[in-house]
Amino acid sequence: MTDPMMRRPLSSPKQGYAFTIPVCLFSMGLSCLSYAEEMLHWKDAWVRSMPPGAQVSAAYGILMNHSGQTVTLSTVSSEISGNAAMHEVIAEGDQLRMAELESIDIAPHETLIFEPGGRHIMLLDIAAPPVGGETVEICAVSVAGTRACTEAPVRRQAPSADDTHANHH
Ligand SMILES: [Cu+2]
Repeated sequence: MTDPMMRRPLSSPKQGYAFTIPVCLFSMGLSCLSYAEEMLHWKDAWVRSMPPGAQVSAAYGILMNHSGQTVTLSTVSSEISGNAAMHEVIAEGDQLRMAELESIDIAPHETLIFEPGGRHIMLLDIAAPPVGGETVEICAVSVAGTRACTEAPVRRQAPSADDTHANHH
């Protein structure tokens, strides 16, 4: 008998992947796909432009889970950042502070929204401040190793914020 406590943690991505492949080769069916495939797509991603000398920026956008299983995001990255992290904004009294999120679950067929004032992707240790008109690649990676990248345009503020501002004039 195998003592379940003696097995390696099921959360090990490599272990899970090694297990998946033989199952797929054996069954050669759609059940294999639904078991193994995560489908993540970016929508409306953008990166905030920053003035010269800035060492941080942030990325926003909508990440859609098109698969029938929960996807657990564990890593974010960008070509311009030596250290990217998922943050949320927490109100403490009348103060706002940011806290790092180790992972975020996206339920089947649900979306995860990164937006100013809410959850966002913090881009730390940036090599050069992003300038409006450029695009910056940002990537999100799940615990299972699924990687979703997009070329995000650099803007001063959220597209909707631009609209709202325009309406005031
Ligand atoms: Cu932050």
